[in-house]
Amino acid sequence: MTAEHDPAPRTLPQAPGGGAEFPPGFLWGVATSAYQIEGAADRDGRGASIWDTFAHTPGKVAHGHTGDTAADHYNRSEQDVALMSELGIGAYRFSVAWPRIQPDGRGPADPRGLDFYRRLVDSLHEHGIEPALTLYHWDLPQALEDAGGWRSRDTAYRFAEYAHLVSEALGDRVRIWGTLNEPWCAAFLGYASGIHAPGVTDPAGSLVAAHHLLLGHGLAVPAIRAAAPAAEVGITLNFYPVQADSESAADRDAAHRIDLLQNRLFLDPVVRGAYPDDIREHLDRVSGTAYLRPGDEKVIGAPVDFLGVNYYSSYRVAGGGEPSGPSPWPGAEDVRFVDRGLPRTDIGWEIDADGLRRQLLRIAREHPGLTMYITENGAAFDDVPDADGRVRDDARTAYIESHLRAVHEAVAAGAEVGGYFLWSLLDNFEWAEGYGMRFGIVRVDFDTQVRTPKQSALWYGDVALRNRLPG
Ligand code: IFM
Repeated sequence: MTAEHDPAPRTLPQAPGGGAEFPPGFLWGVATSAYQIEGAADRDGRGASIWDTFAHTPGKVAHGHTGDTAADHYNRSEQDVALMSELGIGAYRFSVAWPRIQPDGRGPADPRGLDFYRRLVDSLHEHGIEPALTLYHWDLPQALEDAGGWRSRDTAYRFAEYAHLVSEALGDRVRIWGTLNEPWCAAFLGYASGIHAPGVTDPAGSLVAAHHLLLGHGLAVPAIRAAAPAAEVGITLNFYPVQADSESAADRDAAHRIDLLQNRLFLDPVVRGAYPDDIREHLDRVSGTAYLRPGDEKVIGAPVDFLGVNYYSSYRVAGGGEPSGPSPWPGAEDVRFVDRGLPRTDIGWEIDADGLRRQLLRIAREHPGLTMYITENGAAFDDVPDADGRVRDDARTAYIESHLRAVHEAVAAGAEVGGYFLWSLLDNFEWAEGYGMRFGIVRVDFDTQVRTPKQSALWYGDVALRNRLPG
């Protein structure tokens, strides 16, 4: 293990009027994912994904919402790209729907699926917007789940095959490639608490799924590089700084286990090429380690060019709670999450902008030289248009501004951050919450599909164009 050092601070250009200027070339982006916006669930040969099945199962998603139509982006991608361009957005992180490429998760690529993403990418380039492609944002082909899903080792190999097909087709026009989005959610919300697709409650199996997701990532990295040698390849993880409620042994142990499961289980093997001893012990205790094969960790540790950091909030935790119902924390079901009394967004997440600074600096300290992109950060607020039709989402703007200031401080303190992708461009299907939680900087009227840029979109576009925050 390398020694940890604080990163060296850097001097950033001075902005006129005292604003916070970002380094030249900083990417100012927005992010979305396929199932959350595309709709067109049965168009052009698309197969069913676990989210189609889950959302159509009564009681799984609020209000019975599904992604069948979503924001109809499949039919409106030209218009959505033009809107990004008008706003001043410089980069767009989107995901490819695996079941559009391989409807059953195996076999040759469907050219109609590839064509959709090729057109999207070409249109982004025509507007001077940098594409950043994510291969897996949770929409596993249902046929693969029927064969065992992420609890089956074979799914990792199917993922690498899919990664190769997409990178062969788009590697000549996409530079930034992400393998997985938030494998914590795919593994633990999908297979432990079951609040996400495929809705399984199997704590030990969720750790097996986590390992296979990581293995799929590690197999996909060289598959992408083989087809697209100029690609920058990385993975996106969702980070939450974790603080113990007190110095008691029980609280510190709770913080250690939540940090292990949320942050280190995924980052450490990717960046170090091995599970540290304490992680191995946790896996062994909760799931056994029969599924860890010799050589797996080396595969998972295939060198990456960047780390995608998704950040929404942080945790304070205490030990000694009573496990109640299915939990997304395998082996930490007893941990209590302490209310700090911080303001919350409408989805109930505490707002802690400084947590983003702390998280970036921790990664910079523990993994020196690792380039990061903030691949998601944003807020759900149920803003509605005023009488004049404008959406004055001041709370969202304040959230974004405070987090961007935290990024700026981290960059000045030496964290290597290449860009920021705001979640999200459009109001969209917020998974188990359906359309009730609005994360977009562009309002979508889901009856008419009319898009209305909110005040936050105008503010953010201006920041992007100037490469700086106001003074
Ligand atoms: O909408 C999600 C996204 O799909 C993954 N990261 C968190 C967002 C907000 O919940």
